[in-house]
Amino acid sequence: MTLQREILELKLEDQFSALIRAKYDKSIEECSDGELYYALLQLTKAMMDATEPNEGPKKIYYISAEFLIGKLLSNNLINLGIYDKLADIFEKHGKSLSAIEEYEPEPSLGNGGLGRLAACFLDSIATLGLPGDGIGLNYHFGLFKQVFKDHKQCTEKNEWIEPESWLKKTDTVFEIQFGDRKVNSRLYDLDVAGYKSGINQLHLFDIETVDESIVGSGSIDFDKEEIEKNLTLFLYPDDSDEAGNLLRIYQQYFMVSSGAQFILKELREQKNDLRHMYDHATIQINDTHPTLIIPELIRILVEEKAFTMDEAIEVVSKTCAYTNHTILAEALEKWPLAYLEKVVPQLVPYIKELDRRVRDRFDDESVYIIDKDNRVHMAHIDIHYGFSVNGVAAIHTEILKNTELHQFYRIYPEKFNNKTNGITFRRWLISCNRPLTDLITDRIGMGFARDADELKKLLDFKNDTGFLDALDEIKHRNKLALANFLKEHENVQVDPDSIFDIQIKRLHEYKRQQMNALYIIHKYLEIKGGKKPVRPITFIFGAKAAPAYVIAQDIIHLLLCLSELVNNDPDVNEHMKVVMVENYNVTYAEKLIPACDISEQISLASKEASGTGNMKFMLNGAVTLGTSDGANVEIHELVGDDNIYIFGRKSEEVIDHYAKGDYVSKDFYDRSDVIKEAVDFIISKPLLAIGDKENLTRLYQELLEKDWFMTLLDLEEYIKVKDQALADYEDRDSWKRKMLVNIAMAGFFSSDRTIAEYNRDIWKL
Ligand code: 26Q
Repeated sequence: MTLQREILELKLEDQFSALIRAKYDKSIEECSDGELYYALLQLTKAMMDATEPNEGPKKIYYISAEFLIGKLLSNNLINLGIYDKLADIFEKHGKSLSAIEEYEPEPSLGNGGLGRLAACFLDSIATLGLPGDGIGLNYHFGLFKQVFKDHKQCTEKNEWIEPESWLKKTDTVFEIQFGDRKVNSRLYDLDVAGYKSGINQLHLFDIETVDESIVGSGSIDFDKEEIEKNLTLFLYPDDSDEAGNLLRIYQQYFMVSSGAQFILKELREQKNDLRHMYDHATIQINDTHPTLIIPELIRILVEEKAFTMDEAIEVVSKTCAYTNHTILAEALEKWPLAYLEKVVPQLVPYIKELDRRVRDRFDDESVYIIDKDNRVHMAHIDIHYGFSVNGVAAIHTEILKNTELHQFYRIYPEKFNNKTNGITFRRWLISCNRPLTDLITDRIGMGFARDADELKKLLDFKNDTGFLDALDEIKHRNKLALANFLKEHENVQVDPDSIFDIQIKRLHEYKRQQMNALYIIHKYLEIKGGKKPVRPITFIFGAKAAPAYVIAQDIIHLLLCLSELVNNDPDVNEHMKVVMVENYNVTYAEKLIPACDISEQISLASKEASGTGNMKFMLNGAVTLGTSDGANVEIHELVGDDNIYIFGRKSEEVIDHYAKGDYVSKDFYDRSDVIKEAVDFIISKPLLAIGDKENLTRLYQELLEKDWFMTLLDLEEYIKVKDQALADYEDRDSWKRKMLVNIAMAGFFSSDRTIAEYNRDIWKL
């Protein structure tokens, strides 16, 4: 240790010791891990408070219904550059920093990819030293907590906010108007530390009259009409009835009106001319949930700042940019005009005016904002009245341009651009996989933490058996750690020498967890028939399903029943195990991803906009088994045919099937014994003995009669290619090289690269 480092460490140690002396009147040794966590929280917040903010003439506001930020302690310490020092200090005193980290509750402010992307972006914006804040809502229970009972998903409220937390209550309060009802919105801030860089903010708004007590313990039921009390309780409240839909609109307007007032306030405080707002601010609209910020800003400029309608529309259109994250029709928001009239009547004349102007310019009804059924197409507002439209992976943007949004692309070709997603390596390598980070740092230094392309230097070690063995040894260590964790938390014993095959993502039919389940059935039947795999396989799933999404619940039920059947069958359980982890979240992902051998990315081609889990797995040395969809296509281009397993029909063919309506799943079932056997097993005696007939039969019929996401179309090839991957794993040297190439080529997927592109092409900060 250098003298300088010793002095630094002493100072930090003294500082921390003084803090806990004052807080608890104890020494480090005497404190519990929980006490040490709250002391670290206080120290870290103070340090961030003292760190310089990122500033500049123009700022990006990233507005999003979700920010899936995960636990913050470890990342903040890494970004402040004191993680290692603190870990050493705690070790000296017989404590473990990673045990202390366990005390932090995970914020429940997001659901899936779009929310996690927003969190990675905040990290990269701050790291690149760009002025840029997030704007969202402070959901008290956020997304539900998932528990399994009788092989089914149950939902409970997820209480994550503690009296001492990262949230900082501010004095900023805005009035929000719902027709003639007025409520107050209070701002809470969270510091976002860049990696060895300045600080930005995540601004979370909360209704002042929120009342957690309207939700019973262990439930997620509440009165949907008590807006004053419920508005910021849940993310994506059940929208299967009108009250649920109205609540979503209340939430959206509350978020955008708070955001708009906040942005205008900052612009005025900096004495910027609102007529040139776009020189000082870009608002990036994360999917359509925050779209109402466009009419809201126009309304405020016209009604309160004496803009003409023309002026307001021009200024706002030059300020707002839209990111599309999905091409699934059912996820594109269309609100009945009557709902908007009920919740935000003051916006309706503006929305009608925006629509009128579109109708003046174009004959094509498909680009109107208000359709013939009086539904307001949110994405259409964004595209007409924003200056940029981007997709999130190359293939996704091409599909938007050529198919989904083609009529808009013809009008505004200059607005369309691609920004392939990325992930922050600070969380998804440095924080979650210390052993791998240490190995990489040992060989190529720490430069990759800021310049991810430096990972390519690892290619020099492609024939270095010492390095390859070390890589493999780390994977094994991570698998052992996960096995221990699963034993403790899921009460299942898995073999760390087995192949870990992992599919973790929201549950959705297009992501095709059901196809993976059919493979598992196929393998189970093979083993029952005497065909044993060379090495045991551990199939791991993690997924939450929207409570009202019936088939998704059925798929979870099937997975849980399979897990019960397989893990308890003595003929089989030495050769395979099936684990569905409970309440999959960011913290769980951080344990699963470093331990993965095969990364399942098997969506129906054309349906997964990008995926970001695929990138996290690659960075941690897993090999992708996937379709030519989303960012898998770019992973394939980077690593080459030898380092990925690609299967399935291509997007053109799939889109063509939809256009012609000529896919008939029953034909595939009838033509293949393998498919028939696997599908029939869903309603076989052994499964019905464990599961619920109604759920299993519904899923079976769905696959035979509809199969909207074409599971059976790709099943045979999936089985073949997956078997090939499992066989190739036995050529250990060649597999280690695949791991290495995946890690080395992952640099492209750093969100620093993505954000640099957003800034270069859209924000121009
Ligand atoms: C829409 C209408 C009504 C109610 C809810 C919604 C809704 C809610 C959440 C629609 C979409 C979402 C979330 C979408 C999402 O997470 N998309 C993912 O975004 C990632 C980041 O770009 C991509 O990598 C994934 O491919 C995409 O699925």
